[in-house]
Order: sequence, then C-alpha cells, then structure tokens
Amino acid sequence: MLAKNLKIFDTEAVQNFLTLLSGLEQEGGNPRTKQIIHRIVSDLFKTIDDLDITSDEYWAAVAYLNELGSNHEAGLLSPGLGFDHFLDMRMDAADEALGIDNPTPRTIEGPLYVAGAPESKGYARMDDGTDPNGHTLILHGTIYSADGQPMPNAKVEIWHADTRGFYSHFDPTGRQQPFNMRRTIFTDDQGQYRVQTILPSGYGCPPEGPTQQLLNQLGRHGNRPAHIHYFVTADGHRKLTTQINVAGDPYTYDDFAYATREGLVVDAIEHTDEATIKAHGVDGPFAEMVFDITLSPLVDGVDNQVVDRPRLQA
Ligand code: MBD
Ligand code: FE
Repeated sequence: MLAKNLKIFDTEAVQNFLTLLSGLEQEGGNPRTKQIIHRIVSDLFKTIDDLDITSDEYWAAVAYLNELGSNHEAGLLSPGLGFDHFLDMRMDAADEALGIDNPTPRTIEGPLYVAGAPESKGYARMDDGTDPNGHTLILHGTIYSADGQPMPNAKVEIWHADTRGFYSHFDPTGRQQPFNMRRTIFTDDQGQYRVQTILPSGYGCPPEGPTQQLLNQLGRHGNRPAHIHYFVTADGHRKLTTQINVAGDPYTYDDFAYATREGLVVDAIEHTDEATIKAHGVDGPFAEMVFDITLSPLVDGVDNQVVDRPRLQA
C-alpha cells in the first residue's frame, strides 16, 4: 500500500514522461492523436494521483475494458455515461452561437442503427407480423423545409425495437429477420411519410453485461423508454438524427441514455371504432402517432454537424 497523499503528477519527471509516451518528440505519427493522448493520459495519471487509485482498482479497469470490447458494449456504455448527449449539447451550443434554430430537436443516434434497410415511397410496412404481442401502430407525419414548406422526396430512415425491446441484427434470441422494423421511406408529393408497424417496448441493457455491471456500481438502472429512431436527409438541409418517445412510458423522463427532449414525446392515440379501423386498412384496434419534422438549413452550403461513425452495413 502506497502512502496516502503521495502526489507526483506535477514533478518534472512525470511531465517529461507524458511528453515522451505521447510521441510528442517523435517525427512521425498523427499530431492530433498525440495531442489527444497526451491530454487523456495526463488526466488519468492525475486522477490516479489525486484519488490514490490502487493497483487493484487500475487492473480491474483494464479487465473491464477488455470485457466491454469483447461484448461489443463500448457503444452502449457511451450513452449510459452521457457522452452521446454531451455531444448533442455541444452541437446545440454551436447552433445557438450561430443563431440556428432547430424546430425539431436532435437527439442521440444510439448504437443500433443498421445501414441498408428496404426503401419505399410514401409508405412502408415495417414489422413482419410475427411478434405475438405486437400492437399495430400507424406512424406518420410531414417533413418541412427550414422555410416551412412540405418536402417531397425527403429520405426518412426509421428503426425501432420489438415488444421485448430487441432490435433486428442485435437480437440475442436471433428470432428476428434482418431489417425487421427498419425502413427507409421517401416522402410523397405532399412531403408525407407513413408506416404501419407495432408499438415498441423500452430497451434494457443486457443484465449480465459490463455496461449494466458499471451502472449497478453507480446505483443506476439501464432502461430506456419505448422510442423510435429517425434519420432525415433532404436536399439543402442538414441531416437530422432524432428519436421520439412514446408518451406515458415509466422511463420517458428517466432514460439511462438521456435522449428524451421536449418536443420529442409523442402521444400514442388508441383507435377502437370500426370506421376508423377500416379507413386505416388495419385489422383491429391500433395506435396512431403523428410526428412532423422541420429540418435546419445547410450552413454556408455544408452540413456542419453530420456525424460519420462506424455503422453496421448489412
Ligand atoms: C438503444 O435502443 C438506444 O437507442 C440507445 C441509445 C442505447 C441502447 C439501446
Ligand atoms: Fe434505440
């Protein structure tokens, strides 16, 4: 056991060591990487010093990172520790500084998008009809340009979970077909999109996984409210990444991923009368959600906030 209050961070030896290990005195490599590594390793050395992190604690953390990676949960711990929402807060602040309004707020993408979903015009059926607890949902809306005009041919990508909270391609039971409840709809001549699907359930982190293990240490749960993800892409506008929450879910305002925002909580209206059921071409009582979206314009002709991250391409 080392003596308490032993502080070496500010010594010349440690500061020189940080410069050395970050490659700052080497010719080759990437300057940006050197800058970031120097800062992060410095902050962690300082944390070890300040909090008297023990060797046992340090090596537990190394084992934890290995487990996080081998379980493919780095992208799950990230929103759980608020990094995804923090990046949104920074984009919001950048917009505010530029005087840019986002009538439809952005919110986090999450780790479960898959590129390559089936495409259609105006309308799509999203679910394959096999979820035994599925309650029919009709979800529709209009995409508006920044100046308030309906936008035909906007690309609306929608993805969501089934009634167990599982997503296709990531379903631990392997029960779902590829692209179940993942569709790309191009808006019709009136700028409208419309899908028939089922109401999703909320998501819960894998209970035995490393993300949930850490959340347990923090005294936190790992649940998300029922939600539906969107990417919206259209000419002359910035790509919008957002989600809607189904109103009334117990986790709507207690999301472990901090994605809920004002303007993104949408009522699911129940319809039971025969005429309405017939008019919507469904075979029984159903829920309806309406979500209109207004995009923000390009900044000096470019999308200054588009996010390029590794994504599964199935
Ligand atoms: C999800 O479905 C999700 O959207 C996020 C952000 C994290 C975990 C699961
Ligand atoms: Fe999700």
